Amino acid sequence: MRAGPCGLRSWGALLLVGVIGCRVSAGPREASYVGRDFAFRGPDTLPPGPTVFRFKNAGTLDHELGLALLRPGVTAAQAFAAERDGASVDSIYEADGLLYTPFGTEVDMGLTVDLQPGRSYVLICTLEDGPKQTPHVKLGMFKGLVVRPR
Ligand SMILES: [Cu+2]
Repeated sequence: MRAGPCGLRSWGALLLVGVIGCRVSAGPREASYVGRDFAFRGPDTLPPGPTVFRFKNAGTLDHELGLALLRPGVTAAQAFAAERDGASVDSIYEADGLLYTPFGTEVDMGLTVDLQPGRSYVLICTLEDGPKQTPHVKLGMFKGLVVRPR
């Protein structure tokens, strides 16, 4: 399995929350996403500021919601192409965080991110269902997210 920035497992996600910019403040907004086999459903755009990401797995397989901040000038399509082709993503992602959930469950904790105005993120699931199986991202489990300017 290729070790991409979102290819970490659940315990590692807790360590990465601070990388994105975990900020505890009064009343962060919430953004809810649903994972299925093999897609994310949820908002395409969000306002900037502290946001708690929630993730529910409505599929029949385990899924993760990896959230990666794209470097300026990188598009979601470019990031997806790199993931699909197994290319290095070091020059694509600036930071990331992760929520993992077994099938049929909802993560009972959120991923708090201070969404940067005018920046783009991607939601991604890099899980594989076994050795030599296709990562979910290559099956389409990838979604762009644009943060509106202030
Ligand atoms: Cu998945």
